[in-house]
Amino acid sequence: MAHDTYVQDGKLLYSTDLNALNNSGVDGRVVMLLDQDTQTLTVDIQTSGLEPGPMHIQHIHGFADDSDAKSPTIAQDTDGDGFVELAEGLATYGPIQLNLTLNPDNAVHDHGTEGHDHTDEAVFPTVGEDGKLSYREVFTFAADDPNAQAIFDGITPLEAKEIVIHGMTTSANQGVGTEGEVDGTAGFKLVLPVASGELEGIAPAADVLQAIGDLDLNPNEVVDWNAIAAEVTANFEATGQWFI
Ligand SMILES: [Cu+2]
Repeated sequence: MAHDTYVQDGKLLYSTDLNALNNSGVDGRVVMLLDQDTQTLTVDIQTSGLEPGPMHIQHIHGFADDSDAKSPTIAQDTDGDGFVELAEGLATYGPIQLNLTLNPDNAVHDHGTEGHDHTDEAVFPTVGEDGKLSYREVFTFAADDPNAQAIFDGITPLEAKEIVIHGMTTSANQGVGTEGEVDGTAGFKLVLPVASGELEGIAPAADVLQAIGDLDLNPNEVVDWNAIAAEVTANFEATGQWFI
């Protein structure tokens, strides 16, 4: 795959721009570094527009058969209440595969094998009055832990997966008489999707360097400089200009 060209052996970079769901106004970007050798996933999420106060559940969603997870559209609003609720979105983004929590050592065991679920112990982030989330965690999936290994196998390849962030207040006028979390009761709906994005592998050298910067990593430890130099040379030969 093209996206492993500029990052050293076994390391892959992914990103996605988050799109608002359900008119949440949430915006943001997710960058990930996957180290296949150590089975370590570094996750960086920067968002704005989240509702202050209650926690925002966030996940990697996807399908067990690695078919491509997609962001839902209003076409998934099967109960016609104007909202794509958690269960409605499952049709396009698939089930939860990893809880993106503040306690990753716990999350790497979660949803790993049948009947094994630590959801009650998951700690998800909250945001202050500015509505901004700056999230950075590292998940290590130990190969000798069957649950962790099952989750790692589930979330890879990441380009088939989706990031989904949840949590927004709806009013008593919304979803009256319909199923799902938007059902005419006023209050914060913990599982209502507010943003999603489809992960994509990063290939162009400039985008690789940008992502490394977003992750605050030392490029000398991650980047394949020879491959980047080759791209710069190819750019020059194609255009007469030196650029990354
Ligand atoms: Cu989710």
